[in-house]
Amino acid sequence: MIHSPVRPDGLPLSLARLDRCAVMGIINVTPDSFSDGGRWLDATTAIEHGLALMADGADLVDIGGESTRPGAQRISQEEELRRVLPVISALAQDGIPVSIDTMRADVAAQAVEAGACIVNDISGGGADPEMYRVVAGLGVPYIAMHWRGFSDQMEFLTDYDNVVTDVIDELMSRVNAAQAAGVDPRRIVIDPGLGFAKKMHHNWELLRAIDQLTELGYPVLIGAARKRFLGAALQDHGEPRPVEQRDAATDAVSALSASHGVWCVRVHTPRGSRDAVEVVNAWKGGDSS
Ligand code: PMM
Repeated sequence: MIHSPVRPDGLPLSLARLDRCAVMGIINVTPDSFSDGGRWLDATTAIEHGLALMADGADLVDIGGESTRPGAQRISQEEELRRVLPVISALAQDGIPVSIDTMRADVAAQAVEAGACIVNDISGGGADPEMYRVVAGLGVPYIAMHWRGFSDQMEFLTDYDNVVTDVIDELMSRVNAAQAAGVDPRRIVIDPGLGFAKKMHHNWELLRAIDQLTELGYPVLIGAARKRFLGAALQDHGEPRPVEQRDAATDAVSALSASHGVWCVRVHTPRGSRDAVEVVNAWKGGDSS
């Protein structure tokens, strides 16, 4: 019996016909992202990295020009566009499905014009009042992440009565606002925003409650890759595991996410997560078996 994850409408064919959890490879075209900051800042290197991610098992790539690490300051819209547009155009021209990781409606619009086919908004529409209206007009799938404030504020925004019900309530009010502004509900993906305005234990509580998220009926995206809560769970001699040694833990989250019906996992090194989701699919009786 196959349990294909719920997918958003409006995906390109290669993603629409996947019967398993999709693997999204990350390209941060930034000098300061927590895990890969500075490595892909130059457009040529970022494009090569996108091709390498696809060769390494990614189904799509997510391109972001603004760091979201805790404490990060915002950059100008011009700088964000300068970083992402050439990378999007080159990869989209190669037929690679690209999502744009941005909180700005204008950047989303220009990215889609350059070839992006998904808008990934970590603010879930909270950062730019124009985002829903613009996304409605673009007609592409929209990933709405749970978010409470910009990176320089989020560590002060971690009070929850019950993190699971609060995150679900806050996400659903975003989804409702997006729909009210004309976004097609079948194109909305929800994401609990692991590591964003969350204390370490909040991330585990959300993952433990993943079925409550998938039961809402919207496709779900999980972005756990290399995040601090994984490092903390893998203490070696009292020290958190360094960022670049968190990929096996990331792949374990990918396997568990896929087995719970998550539509997409967002990761830095796709091969392990791709293998993990293929195994889950074979286990469940999908194509690979
Ligand atoms: N995390 C980061 C950036 N963008 N987008 C979504 N939808 N979900 C996430 O969890 C998410 C995101 C930060 O991680 P990075 O610096 O490793 O890209």
